[in-house]
Amino acid sequence: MSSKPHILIFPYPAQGHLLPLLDLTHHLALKSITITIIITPKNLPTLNNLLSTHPTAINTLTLPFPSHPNIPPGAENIRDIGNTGNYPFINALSKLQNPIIHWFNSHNNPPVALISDFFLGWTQQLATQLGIPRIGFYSSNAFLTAIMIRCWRDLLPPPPPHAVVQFPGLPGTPSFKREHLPSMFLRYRELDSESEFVKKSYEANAESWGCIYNTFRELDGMYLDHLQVQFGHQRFFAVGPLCSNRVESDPDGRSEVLKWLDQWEEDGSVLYVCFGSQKVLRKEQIESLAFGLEHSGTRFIWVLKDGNGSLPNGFEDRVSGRGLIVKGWVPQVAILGHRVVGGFLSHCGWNSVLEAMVAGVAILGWPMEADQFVNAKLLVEDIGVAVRICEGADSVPDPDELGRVIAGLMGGDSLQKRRGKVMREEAFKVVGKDGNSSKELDELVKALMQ
Ligand code: BUP
Repeated sequence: MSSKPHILIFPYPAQGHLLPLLDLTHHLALKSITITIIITPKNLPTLNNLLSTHPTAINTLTLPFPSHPNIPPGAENIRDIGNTGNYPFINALSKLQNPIIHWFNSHNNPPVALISDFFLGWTQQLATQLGIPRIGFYSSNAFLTAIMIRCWRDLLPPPPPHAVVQFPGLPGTPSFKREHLPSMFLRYRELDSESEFVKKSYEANAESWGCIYNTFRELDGMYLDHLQVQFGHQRFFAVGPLCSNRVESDPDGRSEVLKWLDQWEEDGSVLYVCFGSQKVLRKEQIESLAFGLEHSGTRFIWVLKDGNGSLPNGFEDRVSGRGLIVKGWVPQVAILGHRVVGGFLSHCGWNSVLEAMVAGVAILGWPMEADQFVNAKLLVEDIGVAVRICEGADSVPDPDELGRVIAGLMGGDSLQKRRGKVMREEAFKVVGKDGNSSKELDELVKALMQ
């Protein structure tokens, strides 16, 4: 690597992967590193603030490339692919290998390293061809990696429905219902070329020069140590929570949601309800949630995605004055960080979880798919900042029970709220001066500068 490093960054274009890697890009740009980000046109607006904050340090390599005038079908934006999961997307993105090599060879100051998402393990081969080191970026935790590696290695074909799978040899010998294993693994089909490619791509992560994790030692340390023992040849950098200085898009005037929060006096009195960028709820799930929120008597913001079923008749009138229903994208980090927000009803996406910790907010967890069951286990059983209110993408929580749990968590001084405050302090400490994550970020920068 060189003393004036130019780094190529290749995100996986789903919000939960893209946003934390952009957070890392911001950190690296602040440390005088020049960066090119590979991006699709539909995701380009997400970079607006970052690009205006770093007009010279960050460039984009926007698809389609001049040498490759068509975006491979399926490679534009994860939200366009419906419910097909990530397999077609990972396969489609791999078609970009040759155009990237072409771009690299014609660049007058080509990148000295590639940082790419862990869903893009195939880029290890790309980096080898370019003759530069690759560092995998994990928008997730080390616990998930430890589970995923064992799933691919020991559990194929995936076990039958309802089996309980144990992971001996992992810290704490965790076990999961088969349905709660990571979806990326569960989607695997034998003798299917797309599946084989994804499996090989994931496994290629083990060959990368290093791994960057959006996690921190105090939260996930025993699993990081476990991986380090297994993959001693790789460098591990735990640099999270990266959201702690996100350049979020909420232009000067505060958004309507933040203004709505400003009106309340009582700290920690509002519940924020959001299930991430991809999950669309069914009618029965909407009804149960609406009932629970109404009967909890608590103040709330509920973010509903396009395509969600409609709300029960009269619900908005009945909760008017204490409940805000928002459709579309909201500045989540700023919302969670608002002093009046005290609870987060969440699908346990890893970014949401970290953002809740930074804000010191207790979590009501409803893991649905992907890595969310793994995250929830860490939060509920190891860290104690969350309670589970439901599990599974198709499940419907009991509405009465939901109302009681919400009221209990928001009304009192719960254990989860107290743990939330403790984790907030930890999260601030690690990214502060001399904190573990700051030190590991500095080590990463040093390695990139060499
Ligand atoms: Br929705 C929403 N505003 O309105 P996760 C999400 N976010 O800022 P997911 C907003 O998207 P994947 C909104 O702060 C977090 O950083 C949120 O990531 C932000 O879940 C991110 O929590 C969502 O990991 O991940 O969406 O399930 O997109 O990868 O499926």
